[in-house]
Amino acid sequence: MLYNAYSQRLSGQQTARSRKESVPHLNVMVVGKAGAGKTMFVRTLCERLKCNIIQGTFKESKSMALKEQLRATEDFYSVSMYVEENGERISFTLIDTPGFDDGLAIDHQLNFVAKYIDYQFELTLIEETKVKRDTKAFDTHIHACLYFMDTTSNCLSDTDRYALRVLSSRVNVIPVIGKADTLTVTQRESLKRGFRNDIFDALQIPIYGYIEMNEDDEKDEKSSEAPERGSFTMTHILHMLRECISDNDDDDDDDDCDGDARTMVDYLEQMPYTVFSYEEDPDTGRPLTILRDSLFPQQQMSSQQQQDTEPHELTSSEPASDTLSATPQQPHKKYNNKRNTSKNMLGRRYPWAVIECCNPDHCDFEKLRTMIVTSHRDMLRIDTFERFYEKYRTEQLLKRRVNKLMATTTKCDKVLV
Ligand SMILES: Nc1nc2c(ncn2[C@@H]2O[C@H](COP(=O)(O)OP(=O)(O)O)[C@@H](O)[C@H]2O)c(=O)[nH]1
Ligand SMILES: [Mg+2]
Repeated sequence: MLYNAYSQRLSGQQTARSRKESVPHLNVMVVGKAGAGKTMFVRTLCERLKCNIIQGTFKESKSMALKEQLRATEDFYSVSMYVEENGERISFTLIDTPGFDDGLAIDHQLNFVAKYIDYQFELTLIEETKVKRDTKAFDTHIHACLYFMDTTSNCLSDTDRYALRVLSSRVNVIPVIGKADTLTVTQRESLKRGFRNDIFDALQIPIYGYIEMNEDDEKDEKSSEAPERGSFTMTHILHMLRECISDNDDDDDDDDCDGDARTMVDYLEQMPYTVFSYEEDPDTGRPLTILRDSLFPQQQMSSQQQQDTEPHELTSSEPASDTLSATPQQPHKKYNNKRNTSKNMLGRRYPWAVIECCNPDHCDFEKLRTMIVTSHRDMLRIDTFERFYEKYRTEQLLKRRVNKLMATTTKCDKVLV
């Protein structure tokens, strides 16, 4: 139940029993320009997670969403599943959105995304104001928005500037560079540097991890240190976080705060994340079969993340809305049995090399997955509730009060006339 889960976490009263029983919900949306690789990312992430999916919990809001031939996404759709990671279960939902087209008014396209996000807050607000709340209500807030950047130039495009501003006022935005296989190492570094500069320094867009600096801090920072990765603001934020970690080194009570600061440093050092998706078999549309044995010897040495993902089917049976209230079951035996024998991996084959989606030497896909599903999960959820939902709630309640006042005034005026 949404309110209990948050109030217990926030008030620190979570009991061993409630911790065991409540399955956290994590809802992540992908947004960005058409053709940036969003839908293939959703498919790749689902493939990567499938060995951890609890049997019978995989659901799609649109049938065959992941299996149909890849084409431009026209409507929002979601895929949901219960996933077990490090012995913990979460209800994980991914929402894919139509990409922005240059020809169409960005306002109009963004409006749909913004409305979708706001509607999830509205559901909570309605529930909160009921005399008798639904004990089974679950958390549908969008906890993170993976924003696929336009990589056609080294700085933010006008569309990305505008979209990032609109989105970061209502959701935790995490920038991503898709199709990273098409970029050289130097190009990736240069894009990362350019985006960081624009987001943190030039435009000061409050994406996830941004902390507003006051003018004095800014002056101190600019005079004292050479910028790390090209951004003064980011250098300053990293500096503050690291100071906070070293200040707390001797203090056991601050372990939680320390952990959060460390995870935030890891995130900022990586952001924007570079990812690429698996290559589809042109005949089946399934991931291309790439056997680990087929890698070049030096690549076999560097392959760190063993994939237990021999292509098998993700099956859905019921509508997505049922997923979130379904009782988690035991992990699928089929997946467990295959774990040690399969040698397949998700990747792309080029004449000169095979690249692996989950190899941290090749891109940041695994870092991004771990970040969302494990290390930043709770921070993203709490932040969404404390910051974005509270903001929405305050604005809506004020708006309603003003409307009520205006209605009363009009009524009084009529009586007096
Ligand atoms: N080289 C490469 N091509 C990709 C990648 N991801 C997607 N594509 C291709 O880019 C095109 C658009 O991909 P899609 O996922 O539909 O983009 P979306 O519009 O952002 O959802 C398709 O032809 C994909 O096959 C990737 O990681 N690398
Ligand atoms: Mg798409």
